[in-house]
Amino acid sequence: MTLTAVPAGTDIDDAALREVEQRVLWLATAIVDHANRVRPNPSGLKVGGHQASSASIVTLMTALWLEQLGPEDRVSVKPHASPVLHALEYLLGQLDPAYLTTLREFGGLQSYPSRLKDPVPADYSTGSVGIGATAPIWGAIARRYVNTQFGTGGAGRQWSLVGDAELDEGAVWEAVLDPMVAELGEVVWIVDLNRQSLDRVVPTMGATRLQGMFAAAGWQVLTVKYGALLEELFTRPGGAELRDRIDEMTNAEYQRMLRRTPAELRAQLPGDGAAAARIGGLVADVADEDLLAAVRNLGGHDLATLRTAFAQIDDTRPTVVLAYTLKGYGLATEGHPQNHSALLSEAQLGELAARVGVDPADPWTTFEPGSAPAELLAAAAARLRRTELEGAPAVAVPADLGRTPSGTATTQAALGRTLLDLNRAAPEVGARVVTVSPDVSSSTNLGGWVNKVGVWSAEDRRDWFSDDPETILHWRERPSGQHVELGIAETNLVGLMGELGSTWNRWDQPLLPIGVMYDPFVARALEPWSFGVYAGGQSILVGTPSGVTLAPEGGAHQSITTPSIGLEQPGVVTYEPAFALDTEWCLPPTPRMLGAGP
Ligand SMILES: Cc1ncc(C[n+]2csc(CCOP(=O)(O)OP(=O)(O)O)c2C)c(N)n1
Ligand SMILES: [Mg+2]
Repeated sequence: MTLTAVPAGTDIDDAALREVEQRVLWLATAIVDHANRVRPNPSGLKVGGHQASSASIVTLMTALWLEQLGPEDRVSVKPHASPVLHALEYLLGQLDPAYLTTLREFGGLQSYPSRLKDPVPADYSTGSVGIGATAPIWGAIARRYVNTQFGTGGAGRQWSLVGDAELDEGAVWEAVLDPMVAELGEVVWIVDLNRQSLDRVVPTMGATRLQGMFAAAGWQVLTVKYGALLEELFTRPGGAELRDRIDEMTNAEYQRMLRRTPAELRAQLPGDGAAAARIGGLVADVADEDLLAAVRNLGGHDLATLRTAFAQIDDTRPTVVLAYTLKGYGLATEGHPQNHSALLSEAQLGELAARVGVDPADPWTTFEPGSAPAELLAAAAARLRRTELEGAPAVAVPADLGRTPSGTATTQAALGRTLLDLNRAAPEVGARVVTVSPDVSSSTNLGGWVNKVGVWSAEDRRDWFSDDPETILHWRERPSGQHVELGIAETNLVGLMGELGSTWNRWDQPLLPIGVMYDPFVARALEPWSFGVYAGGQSILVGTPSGVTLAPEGGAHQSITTPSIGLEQPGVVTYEPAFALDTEWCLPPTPRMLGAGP
C-alpha cells in the first residue's frame, strides 16, 4: 500500500518551496561543516556549531521567510539556528557569499544571531536562552511606544522562534505573565518542539501542560503535531489507535522510533496494549519507505500543515505555535539523543549533498536563474525589502539644568527633581525620556515625574481616583504617558529597557530609557541587562535606594556590590552620585545615546 500526502491546495509551488527548504538545509549544514572540517585551523581547537538544531527549524524558517514575513515584521531566531538565518540571507541576496566560510571566525558570521556583530544585522540578538526569545515582546511594546509618541514605528508582527528547552527558563514565564503582554496581538512565538535539549531527550511530554499555561495567560495556542502523511494514515482502519499510541508514547520511545528499521518499526509501533493487533494490521500493510517517512512526518516539517496553522493566527492576542519537529531533520544524526553538537562526517555530508542535488566541491552554488526556486526566492526578496533608515536625530542633553540644590536631600529624591528640571530646561530631550519601574515608582521618588508626564498605555484608561483628594500619585494612563510600569519583575524591566534603548537604530527614534529599581535587586536582572547591552540597548539603570542613606532599610535592602558590577561590565559606565547635583551629571552629556549610535 502506498501513502500519498494530502495536496496543499494553494497557488504556491510546493515542489519549488521544498527545493528551497532542502537547499537551506544543505547550506546551513555546509556553513558549519566548512568552519570545522574545511577551514584551516592551526590551533586544532574546537570550532563548533549546531547542525542538528539548525536542521530542526529549517522547514519552519523556510516557510516563514518565503511565504509569511512582511518587510515590517521582525524575528528573533533561536540561538543555534544562526546558520539557517545566514543560509536564507544568502539565498535572498542579502549576505555576501564571502561570509559563508567565516562562521565563528573573528569578524565573521556569529555563532548566534547578532544585531551588532553579524554582517547582516539580525533583528534580535539571541544566545542567552530565554532572553532572546522574550525580546520581541519588549520590542513590540517599544514599537507601540514609538508609535504613540512619534508615529513612526510602523506595524508588522514580532516573531520569536524558540527552542522547546528555552521554555525551561523562568524569564519566559515572567514575560508571558506580565499583564501588558496579553494585549500584544502582533507577538507570535513558534516553538521548535523537537523534544531535545542540549544533553538529552526531555523525558516527559510537556505539550499539554504548555498549551494550558499559554492559554491561561491569554495566548492563542496552535499546535502543529503531525504532517499530512501521518494524518492520512490515521484515517485508515486502526489509524485512530495508532494516533493514540503515538500521542501517549514517551518522548524517548518516540525518538527511538526514528532510528529503527522498517521491520523493527512493525514490531515496536503496535506496543503491547489492547489496540496492538489493529495497529499491527495497519502498519503491516504500509511499504517500508512509507513507514519510515510516516513515523517522522511531523507538522513542523510539513509545509502545507504549517501554512494552514499560520493562516489561523488571529492578531488580537499573542499567539504561540507549538510545532513538532525533529532535531537533525534530514541528517544522519536525526533524532539521536546526543546530536546537539554532533558534526556530520565527510561521508554523511556527501550523502546529504547527493540527496539535495549539490556538488560538495561547489557547496555555495545557487539555483539556475529563471528556475522555479529562483523565482520564488526573487519574489520573497522583493517582498522583504525594507526601507532604509536615514539616521536618528541627535538630541543633546544640556550640561546645566539651571538648579542649584541646597540643604540636605537623598540623591533618590534629587533624581525625580532632575527629570522634571530636564523637561522644563530642554523639552525636546524630556520628550525622549521614558522611565520604567518594576512596581517601585513611588517608593523610589518618581511620583512627581509620573504625575507630570503620566503613565504610558497604548489606549486611554480612565483614572477612577482623579477626583479623590486623598490620592497623591495619579496614574493617568494614556498613549502620551512617559512612564511604563511593569509588575515586580526585574528581568522583564531590563528586557524592556534593552528594546526601548534600541529604537534609535530600529526606527530612527532615539529614546532615553531610565529604569529605576531597588539597588540590591540589580543583581537579579544583571545577566539579561548585560545581554541587552550586548544587543545594542542603551539605557540608564538606576539602583536606588543605595549607599549610606539606606541604613534604616536594614540588611535585606542594602546594596554592597553595585558599583563593582558596573565596573565589571563592558560597555557600561558606572557613577555613584554623592550630591544632589550629581544626578544631573548622570544624564549623558553627549548625544551618544540620543542618536549617534554605538
Ligand atoms: C541561559 C543559558 N543557559 C544555557 C545555555 C546553553 N545551552 C545552549 S542551547 C541549550 C539547549 C537548548 O535546547 P533547545 O532550546 O530545545 O534548542 P534545540 O533543541 O533546538 O537545539 C543550552 C542548555 C545558554 N545558551 N543560555
Ligand atoms: Mg529542543
